[in-house]
Amino acid sequence: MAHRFFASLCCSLFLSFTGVAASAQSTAFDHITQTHALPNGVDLRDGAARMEITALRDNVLRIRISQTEQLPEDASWAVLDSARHSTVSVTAENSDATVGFATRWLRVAVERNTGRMTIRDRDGNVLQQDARPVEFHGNAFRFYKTMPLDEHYFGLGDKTGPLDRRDQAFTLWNTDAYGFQESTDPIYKSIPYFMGFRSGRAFGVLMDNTWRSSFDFGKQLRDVYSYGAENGPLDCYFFYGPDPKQVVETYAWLTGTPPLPPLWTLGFQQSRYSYDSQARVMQIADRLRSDQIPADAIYLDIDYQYKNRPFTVDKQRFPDFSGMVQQLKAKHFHVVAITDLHIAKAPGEDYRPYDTGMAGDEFVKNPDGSVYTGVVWPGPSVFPDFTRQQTRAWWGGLYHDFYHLGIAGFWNDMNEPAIFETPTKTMPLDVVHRIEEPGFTKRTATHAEIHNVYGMQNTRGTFEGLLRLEPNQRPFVLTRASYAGGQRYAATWTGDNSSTWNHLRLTTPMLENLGLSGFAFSGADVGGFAGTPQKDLLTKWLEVAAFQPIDRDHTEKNSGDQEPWVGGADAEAIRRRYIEERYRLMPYLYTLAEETSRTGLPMVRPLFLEFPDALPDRHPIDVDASASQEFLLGPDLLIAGAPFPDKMDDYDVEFPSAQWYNYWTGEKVGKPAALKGNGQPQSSSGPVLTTRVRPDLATLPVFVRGGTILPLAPLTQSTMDTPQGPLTLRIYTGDHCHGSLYLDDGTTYNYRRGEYLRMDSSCQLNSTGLEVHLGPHQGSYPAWWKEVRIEVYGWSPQKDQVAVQSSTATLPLEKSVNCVSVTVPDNGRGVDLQFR
Ligand code: MIG
Repeated sequence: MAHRFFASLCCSLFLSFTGVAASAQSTAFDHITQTHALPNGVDLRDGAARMEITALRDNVLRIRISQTEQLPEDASWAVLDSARHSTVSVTAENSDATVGFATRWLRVAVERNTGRMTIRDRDGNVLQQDARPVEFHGNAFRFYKTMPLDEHYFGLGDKTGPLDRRDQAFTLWNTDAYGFQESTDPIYKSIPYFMGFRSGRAFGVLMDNTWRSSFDFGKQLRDVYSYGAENGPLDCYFFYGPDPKQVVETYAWLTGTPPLPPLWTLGFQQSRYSYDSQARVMQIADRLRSDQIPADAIYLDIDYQYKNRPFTVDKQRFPDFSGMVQQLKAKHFHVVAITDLHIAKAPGEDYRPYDTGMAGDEFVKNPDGSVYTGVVWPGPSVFPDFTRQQTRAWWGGLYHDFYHLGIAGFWNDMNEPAIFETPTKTMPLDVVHRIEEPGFTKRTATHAEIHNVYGMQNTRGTFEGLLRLEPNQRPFVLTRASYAGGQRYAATWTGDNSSTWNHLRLTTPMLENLGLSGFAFSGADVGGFAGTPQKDLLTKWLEVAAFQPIDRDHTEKNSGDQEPWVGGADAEAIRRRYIEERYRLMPYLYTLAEETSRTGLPMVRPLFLEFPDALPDRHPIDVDASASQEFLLGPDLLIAGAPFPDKMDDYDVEFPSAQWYNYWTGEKVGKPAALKGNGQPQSSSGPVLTTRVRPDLATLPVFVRGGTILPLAPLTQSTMDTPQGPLTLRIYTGDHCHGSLYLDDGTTYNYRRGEYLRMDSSCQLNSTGLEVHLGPHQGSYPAWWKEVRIEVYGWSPQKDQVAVQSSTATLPLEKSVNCVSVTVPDNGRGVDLQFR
């Protein structure tokens, strides 16, 4: 391993990244002195340094490197044991110049003279290539990869800026970022994972390191992207698609899927900092019901607590807290309460979290062994040592009373952790945490190592604690900070955004990148947190958020009111319509949520995830400025807000495939494939279909993919209400026409014992007409409907009757402008229909 003197450009990159003294010694893994083939990979040495590359699956590699013979500890907060211990056998591939191996999908070759690694697919396409060897600078390290001109990068959670990370650099250091803007970095979460996408081929990289780290996609070095950390393990995973969905699913295989959320969390949620009296909370609930704005949840922010102390109630402002929760439940609302992790340092005041925590030695410490104290909302506070299993169990137990009172969900804020009265906004880096954890060597660790994973372990304590308290109840935890894999424990929101048009625009790339990074259940404060939204901004925001996973209206203290009725009846009517549409679409939303819990595929998707080949040159359509506000909700709905939502100019919606329908009217989007919306021929690199849209406050353009069978329910005011009437299946005729529906009780784990309902339907247009197959109900959960209303778009029959297979009965058709419909009984055994 050669000691190196770096050229000044490289050196400055390193210094700006690590902040270490210029005299610190630099080395690189740049010459292979020994090789050792393994059944599942290869073990390489450069003098005393060691690199092990193994295959966990045919499309998943793990790369571990150490400056000594001792590889980093095989332990992880992010990557599941099952994935880390998985292995496939490989075929060694060596030449004079390189050493490496092949799996059925990948080829790895490391140059003997330089230590540079290249990963190719079996067709020889280069997927990732070292621009230079891995470099060390003291304890810091960095990987450098060549950056093809036409490669794009996604992920890193909800970091700000455009969807594509290319030409940007990011620091991973969980930070309370009140008032963040489009260029603010770092913010709340650290998810050291990105997806590369080039010419329709996608791969993923996870750098599993919790220390302060950074990713640079060609910002400092032209044609090179790089990533590294200031300390800690070199432990990376490389995984291949080529389909980007395969990359997302493999990331979920490595780090876990989000659990199936309770159904009510997909309803509309109303919050503010703070509804600070019992009377005010009930007023808000009553107004939602009397104005008939469907809603499922009301949030209690910090002012419900006594002196801001977590797990207490201010009895003056909330004289009958338990009664309030029960009354809300009777009105079909769920309550979510904030429970921050800072515990008031209140000795001798009968404050149980402090007393039991001190008795159990549950708090993090100063280097001298005393308990660390920092000032946050309760004043001087102490902080649970969440990297201890025992401490998480103690923390989880603190939820006992609130959970049994009927509080349905818990909000873990400030868990970066945020600390007041210090310029770093967090704990000193030398605060001592203890790692006492199955799978890890027992040791202490500094805050510098634990910081980025602290919030994730906080939510793990909450989630697992709730599960222990109510094993058959699906917990709901909402978190601000997290780390890779944190989706296993909590949904998330993007923190303290602002009530500006630009922040509405920002939510699209932030939620898309969160979804690609494992966090599928996510939202941004609707209407914006900081400041008071203009009336039209709140309206547009409520329209867009109706199609995002978590739809929560929230604002800061002392801002103007921001509930859906604020601004008058006209505005309220528009906003209500969108929230109502979300409730009609609840069967679709819940079906997507269930898919997410199995596969990790997010609910909100960039277009390229479903359509990697949308464009002739196979670049991701989402990076086109004109498509930058478009996103998919599941595979079938395309939401196409204006690229700049405050502009009144007409704009073109770009479609990633040829057959789409207007969701609101049922009309086919029907421009000839060779023409753009403006009648001009489109370039050979453009999308196959576009349409011109005139912005309108009351309308959010939404489209449905041809070939979709979309399930809708009769409107309810809460997901706790049983829909009355038929299930609607809207059939948008087109290729590969199919649709699914998933249903269960929405709150328990009984679905694991077969108490669910799954119905897969399909349809086919042929020379004789349209055949529709409604699948039988799988599983034992009963349907709420007795009849299914089928609506057909994009095709119209000649006959006025529909034939029902295996019966002589025919049913009458209703015809309207873009739609024909029929209502059929559904006894759960499946129905076949012929439209002629
Ligand atoms: O220091 O609990 O991001 O949603 O309303 C502010 C009060 C603390 C920050 C959260 C915000 C919440 C607020 N919290």
